[in-house]
Amino acid sequence: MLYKRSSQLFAEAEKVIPGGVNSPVRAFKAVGGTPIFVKSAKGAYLYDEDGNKLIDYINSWGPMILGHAYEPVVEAVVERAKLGTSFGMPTELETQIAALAVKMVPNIDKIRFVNSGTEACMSAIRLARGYTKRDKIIKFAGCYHGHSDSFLIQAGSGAITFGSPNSPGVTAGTAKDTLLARYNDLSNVAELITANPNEIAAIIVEPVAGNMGCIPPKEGFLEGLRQLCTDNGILLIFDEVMTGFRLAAGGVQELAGVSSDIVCFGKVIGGGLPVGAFAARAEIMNYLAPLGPVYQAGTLSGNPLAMAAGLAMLQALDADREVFNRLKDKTAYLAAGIDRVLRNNNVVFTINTIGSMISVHFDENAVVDFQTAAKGDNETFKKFFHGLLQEGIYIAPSAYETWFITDALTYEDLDFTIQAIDKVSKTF
Ligand code: HOZ
Repeated sequence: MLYKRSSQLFAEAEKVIPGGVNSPVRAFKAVGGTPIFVKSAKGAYLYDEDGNKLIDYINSWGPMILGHAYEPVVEAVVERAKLGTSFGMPTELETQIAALAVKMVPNIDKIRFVNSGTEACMSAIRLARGYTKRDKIIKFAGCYHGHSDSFLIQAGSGAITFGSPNSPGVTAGTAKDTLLARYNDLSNVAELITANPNEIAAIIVEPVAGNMGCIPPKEGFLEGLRQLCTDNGILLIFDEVMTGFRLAAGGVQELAGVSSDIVCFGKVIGGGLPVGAFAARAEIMNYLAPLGPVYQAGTLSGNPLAMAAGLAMLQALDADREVFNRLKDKTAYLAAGIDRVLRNNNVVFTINTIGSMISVHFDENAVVDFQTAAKGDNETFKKFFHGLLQEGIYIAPSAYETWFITDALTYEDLDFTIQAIDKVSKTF
C-alpha cells in the first residue's frame, strides 16, 4: 500500500503544527515513517487520503466502540447542530445523559461533564484534595491520566513512548505531591501510605491499565486498594477513561465488583466527541462549586453536540447489553488466532487481554506493570506495525498502547487480521 499523499500532508502539517500532530503519539515517532491522514471512516474501517482502506484497531483510541460514523450518533449530532452549537447555559440534554450514566454506573449519584479525560482526572484529584484536606496522591508507574501536571510523573501512553514520562515544565513543587507505586503491587502501596500518614488524599488508578499496553489487575489488587483506602481515609479514584462503558455498562466497578469513590470517564461517554466526566456519590460531588468550595468550570462543558453524541452512544449500549459479550468474544477469538500464528512462527510474545482490550508484547515474560511492559522488543514491534500497515491493518503506533475492539468488526475482519499477522510474523 502507498501512503504518498499522507506523507505530503504530514510535511505540510509539520510547517504549522509542532511535530505535525495535535497529540504526540500520532506522529509515528516510536515506529518510524509518517502518520496516515484519514479522509473518512465507517464501521470498522478507515479510508485514508491515498485511497487505502484499513481495518481499524484503535478506534479513535477507544470511543468508537460501535464503529465509526455510527448512525444514531451521527443523526443526533446533525439534528442537534441545527438548534445551535453552544450556549454556555444549561440544556435538558445534560440532565438526560447524566441520569442515564448514573443509572448505568454503580455507586455514583452525580456526574459532572467536562471536555476530556485529562480534565476529568485533573478535576477529580482537586476534588479529592479539597474533600479530604490532604495534598498527596498516589499514582502508578505507567498509568496515564491525561497530561495535567500532577500526572506526568512516570506517565504511560505517549509520555513513555517518547521517553518523557516526567515532563519538563512540571514543577518540583507539584511533583513532590505525587507518590509513585508499582502497578499490581499492594505492598508497595501500603509502604507509601505508612510513610505518609494522613497525607494522602487519593489513590488514582486505571483499574485495567491501558497506557502501557493492556494490563489487567491481578486478583485481589483492586480489592486491596479499596481496603487500604477505606482503612486510611483515602479516596479511591478509578480512571475509567478507557474502560468505562467499554468493559461493562458500569465499567470495572461492575466487572470487578469493587467500588471507587470517584470515577473518571472519557472516550466512549462522548460517542466520539470531546467529552470527559467525573462522578461520585452525592456527599463528594456536592463539594464542587457552586454547591461546595472546590472550583471547576468550562465554557464548552456539557456542550449540546457532545452531549447529544454521548447520549445516543450510552442509549445504544444501555439498550443492548449483549454488546459487551459480543466484544469479549471477538477479542478472545482474535487473541486465540494471534497466539496460534505467533507460536507457529516461533515468535517470542505475550498477549494481554480483557473484555475488548488487547495488546501484544514482544517478550516472553508476563507483562504486569511498567517494568515488565518496558522489556518488550521494540524493533520487532516496529516490523509488526509496518507489516500490518502494508496489509491494510491499523494498530496503535506504539507498543505502549492498547488495541480497542469495535462491535463493527466482523469475524471475516478478524480472520483477515490473523492471516496478516501470520504473514508478517514470518518475516521477523
Ligand atoms: N492518549 C491517547 C492514547 N492513550 C492518545 C490520544 C491521541 O493521540 O489521539
